[in-house]
Amino acid sequence: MKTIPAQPFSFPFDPQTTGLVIIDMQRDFVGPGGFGASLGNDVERLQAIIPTVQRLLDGFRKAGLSVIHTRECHKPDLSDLPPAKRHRGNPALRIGDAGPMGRILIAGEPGAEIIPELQPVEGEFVIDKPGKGAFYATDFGEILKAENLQHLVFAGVTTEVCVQTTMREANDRGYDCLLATDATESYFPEFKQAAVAMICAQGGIVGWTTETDRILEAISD
Ligand code: C5J
Repeated sequence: MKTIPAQPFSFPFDPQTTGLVIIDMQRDFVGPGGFGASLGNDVERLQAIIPTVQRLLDGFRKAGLSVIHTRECHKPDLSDLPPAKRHRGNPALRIGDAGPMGRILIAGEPGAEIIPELQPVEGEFVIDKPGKGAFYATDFGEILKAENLQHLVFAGVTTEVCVQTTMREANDRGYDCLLATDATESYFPEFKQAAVAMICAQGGIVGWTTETDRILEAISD
């Protein structure tokens, strides 16, 4: 076992069972005119982490470790979109409506694609998920088992919604979860800060948190 300096204490991991999970780095969340923007958010906050997520991804690729990307999106016929989700709030455009990057949060549309800087390569997994958590209505859990993964490093957006939900789901299923704090972002700085704090509070009740450089040092060692 190796360790990564982290909060609330060092993260023990075996590189052979360690994978990177990049949550929802899609144009719909980080680009203008997408889902995030339709809800009134400042998407530029999220664009700032792209180089850091890229460095983390490159490190995992160089180390030959598993990489899983997720995309929050729905089927074109909206059959996996609960009315409660579509009708929630008062967005400028609802999920399924036509926007500048195609239909909002719909699989196959330009907005649902992972941003060009973080495009998956052959051998990496891409999970399309209709919920905030990656386990719900997907084969994410089966892929983790098939890849023999136990230690999961998390990056992506948004910290307190899809990242935290997936970390909590993974934690409940017995996975050891580490969040790269500078490779995740929220539209709300105070929510990111609170999510990071609550993940590693109480002796790591959801998991561990650390910076990307600490992770890269450990996996390249
Ligand atoms: C949101 C996500 N925020 N990927 N989705 O609705 O966090």
